Amino acid sequence: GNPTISILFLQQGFALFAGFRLYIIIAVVAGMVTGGFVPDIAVKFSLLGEIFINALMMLVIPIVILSLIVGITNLGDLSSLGTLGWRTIVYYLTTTCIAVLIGIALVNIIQPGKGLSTGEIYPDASYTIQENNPYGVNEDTMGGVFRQILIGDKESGKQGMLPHNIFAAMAQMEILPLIVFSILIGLSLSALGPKAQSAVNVISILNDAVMKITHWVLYIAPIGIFGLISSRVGQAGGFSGFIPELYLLGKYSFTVLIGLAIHGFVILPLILKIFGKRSPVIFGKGMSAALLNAFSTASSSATLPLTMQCAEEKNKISNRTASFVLPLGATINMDGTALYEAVTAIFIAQAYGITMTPAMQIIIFVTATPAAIGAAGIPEAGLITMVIVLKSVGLPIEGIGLILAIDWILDRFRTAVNVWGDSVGAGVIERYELNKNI
Ligand code: DAS
Repeated sequence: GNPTISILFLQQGFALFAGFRLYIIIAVVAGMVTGGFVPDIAVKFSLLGEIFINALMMLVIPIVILSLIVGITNLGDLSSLGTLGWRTIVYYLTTTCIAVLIGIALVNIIQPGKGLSTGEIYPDASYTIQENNPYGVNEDTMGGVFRQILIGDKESGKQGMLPHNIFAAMAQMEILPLIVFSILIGLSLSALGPKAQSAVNVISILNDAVMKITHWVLYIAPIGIFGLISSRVGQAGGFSGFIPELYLLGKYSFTVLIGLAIHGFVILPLILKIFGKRSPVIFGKGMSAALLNAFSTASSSATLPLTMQCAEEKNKISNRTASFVLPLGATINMDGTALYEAVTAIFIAQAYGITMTPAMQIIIFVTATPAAIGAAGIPEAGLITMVIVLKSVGLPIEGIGLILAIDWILDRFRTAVNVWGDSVGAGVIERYELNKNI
């Protein structure tokens, strides 16, 4: 009613949000400083980080299911879902391919692996990541990856897009099968018509409730993020523990980071501006809490609740676009990971003194995308799917040992680019959803 009061409210809302961003930035910096200088103390803060990660993770499954059902029931008919679907896939594939091309171009220009003696960087380059990987190493070929994505893997119990056990999919945080299942529920509720209205209402209210919890979790984000960063940097032995490694692999890290920067600061903003008709700066600010969280958690999946919230509440993306584009993106659209896969494979070839023919480079271009699609939205998943790319051109798998020590740092940057790619996708697709005739 009273305009002065509403303006006051608005201002307070802005102050609170600017405050969040500021607190999260402070938390990231404070975490680095603490972990860097007093690693022994910093590792003790890991509980704070784990509490925060769990708070986010517990929301992922309910958010994906509830918001997708709400989004689909608002969507109406099957044909508009089809349009939304193919637009999303076209956007995802195009941007991922651009990212891979940037990576391949840079690694050929900079040649970070040239003249490196592998023994010198990593005397006992042993490939140990397998034991740490809860998802199991996928040493399969490309065909195997698609098969896995489609129907899962009986042996490991991993569920595919068409799961044979929906609860197993939930328990293992497999988002893709849940997306398919929720779309079907949404469509069937729509098909049932007025009879289903009360169920739709309940689901919509539950969805609002989960969004409310996400908002509450945001309040502990600065503390959680401080815990995550400080304990991880501390675990690496502080600055003196990992800076020498980073220095040895400086040219390689530089290649990955410069590629991510070109994609994140030039390509994606241009796409958002041209196709989404939105200001990248304003949009980026709106997404900043999610992007910082991606950097801090190194997980697109754990960030999903915040990505959804920033997109819907700050950037005013409709629920139907956000609920479809973002969970799918968190699972399959990983621009940063794809770029990194290409750079790393060619870097390994250079370090081992293997000449890459144009044909091999093309195979890398083709396999980096499924390797990124196949990577789960969890920390260092891209390192695991590296195996697919290396195997496709017969490069030594042990090469992964070269980058093992610093991957956790690069992972954070590529995860932020992954989430940024999904968010820009939501911005672009939203415009086409709003203007049906373009
Ligand atoms: N960290 C992963 C993510 O969540 C992917 C990767 O390891 O590249 O996006």
